[in-house]
Amino acid sequence: MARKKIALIGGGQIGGVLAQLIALKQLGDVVMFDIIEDLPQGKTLDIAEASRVDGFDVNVTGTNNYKDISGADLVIITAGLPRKPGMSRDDLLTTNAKIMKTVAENVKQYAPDSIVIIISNPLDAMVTLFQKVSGFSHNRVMGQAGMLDSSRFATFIAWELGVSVKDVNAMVLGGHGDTMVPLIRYANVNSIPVMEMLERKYKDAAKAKEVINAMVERTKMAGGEVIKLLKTGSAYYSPASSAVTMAEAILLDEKRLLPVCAYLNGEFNVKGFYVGVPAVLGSSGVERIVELSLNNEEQAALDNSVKAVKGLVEDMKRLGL
Ligand code: A3D
Repeated sequence: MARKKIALIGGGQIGGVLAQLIALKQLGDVVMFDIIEDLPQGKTLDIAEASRVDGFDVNVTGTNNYKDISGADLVIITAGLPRKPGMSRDDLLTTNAKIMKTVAENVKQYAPDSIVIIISNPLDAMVTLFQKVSGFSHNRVMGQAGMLDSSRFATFIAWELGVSVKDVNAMVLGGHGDTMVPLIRYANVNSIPVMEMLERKYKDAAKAKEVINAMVERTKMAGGEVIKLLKTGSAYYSPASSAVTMAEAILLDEKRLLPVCAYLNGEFNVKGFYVGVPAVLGSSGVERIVELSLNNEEQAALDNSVKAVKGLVEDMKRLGL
């Protein structure tokens, strides 16, 4: 079986970690594209030169020419500016939308059969724009955000309860912004509801609620917390790991049920928009959306998040994109 080809558009902080993780997992040959001369060549040379010590056989190369992504099976896009302290993801809209338009045109031309995972912010709007410009079927275009937001939520729960994060299941729905919706009611530790564990720990329902609410807030602001510490850019290890898990599910046809930014056609009462929801990922990309029952409060929070996504899509239209 021929090796898969994975194109990375953007060779910055996330792009570099993506290339290394993909090589370590030997998911396929990597071609990293960036507009900065020599940057993708330098990064990939550095990674390739670790192949002997890490023991991987895949090729990792860099380019400034879109032609080199020809025939890619999977494309992961991080091209665009990251946030700096004090910025919201939405502040990136104008600049990154222009970049995404060019990227989509080139991916359409050189990798017309690829499945595409987008990481550039503001995430939901960038996924929408890529699909519109490329004309790719909706199942082949998705965004990484829910994986990371959910992993952050699970990490905070594990720390609070003193259990292995491997046993924590927690999911965040909605747009990748301050309105995202961490689902408290469904969060569990190996089937035991997180709220029950918190109530037993604190022997006080009000205190348990206060603690979970604090974790929800920290999850929503987790991106900003990292930016404040890094000062020069945003998180890059965890977004890369999250996207590689999605890539693996697609390339290995794993049928994993993961929170991803996917196109909704009536599911969750949303029609015609990309929003974070649980979906099954396999060799055709987003193979199906998995609905779950939401109570009034959860549905209202999701509706509010969808409203924010719609606002960004409207802003793009005003920009003529
Ligand atoms: P950074 O290290 O700046 O890398 C971005 C790269 O894009 C740079 O190397 C640029 O040269 C390159 N680039 C700029 N314009 C183009 C273009 N037209 N074509 C190709 N490449 C181009 O940023 P980063 O890697 O830290 O972050 C990348 C993006 O991911 C940003 O938009 C972040 O906001 C976003 N991000 C998303 C998440 C999610 O979970 C969704 C998390 C963290 C960051």
